[in-house]
Amino acid sequence: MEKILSLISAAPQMAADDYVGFTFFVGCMAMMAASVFFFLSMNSVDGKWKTSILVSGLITFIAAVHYYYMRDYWGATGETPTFYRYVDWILTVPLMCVEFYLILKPSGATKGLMWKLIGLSTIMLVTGYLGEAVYTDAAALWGGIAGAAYFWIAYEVWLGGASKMAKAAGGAVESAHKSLCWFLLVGWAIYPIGYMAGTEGWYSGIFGGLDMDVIYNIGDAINKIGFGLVVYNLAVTAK
Ligand SMILES: *C/C=C(C)/C=C/C=C(C)/C=C/C1=C(C)CCCC1(C)C
Repeated sequence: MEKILSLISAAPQMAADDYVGFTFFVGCMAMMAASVFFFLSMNSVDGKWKTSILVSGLITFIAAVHYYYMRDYWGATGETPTFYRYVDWILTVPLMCVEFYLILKPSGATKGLMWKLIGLSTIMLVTGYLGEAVYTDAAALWGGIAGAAYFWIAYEVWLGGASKMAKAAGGAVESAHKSLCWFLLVGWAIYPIGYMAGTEGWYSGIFGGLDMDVIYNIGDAINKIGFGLVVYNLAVTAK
């Protein structure tokens, strides 16, 4: 008992106006809760959707673990946990690409589509990391390359092969695909705003007053949990 109490009292104090710390904390809890929800739902959906739900849970679970570390890192150093952030993304963003493939798989999606999206998202994140953490003097340039990869992904899912397959599938699959497309276009657009808030470039006068970590944390909660719920909704409506 004493041991438990000492663990609790060892939790560092968080200032009431520490919005970064607060969003790391709430983000961690939300990702954990979402993971439990997705994992427990796996057994109540039709067999062909089980893997999609599993991947939804893996995305939020991986994020929950990284948020636990990021919250800690922020509390101990007061600095942005860039490294953990990008390790999280390099694992979870490709899994979100896998979701596009998995929901279209029963209607004939190929692995080629999946690998194209994974490749593009890897380019987007590696170049984003270089601009944010390595070649910070050229952040605008690296961010621009990442942005181009992002638009290419958006093109692929909205207008490329994936959209044709979704149209052919029709019904619940098509509307789930559309929802994921909107998350990608609007929800993912939150990230370049965070990047511009946290790096120096021509845009600093516009976004400089915002906090990068708060923006990224809001983006993660919307996109990771939202993506999972779209897939969950598909799995319970399309038998
Ligand atoms: C769960 C995490 C997700 C969905 C992360 C997505 C991250 C992005 C879409 C990041 C995009 C970026 C740009 C488009 C340009 C600037 C650099 C990035 C990497 C922040």
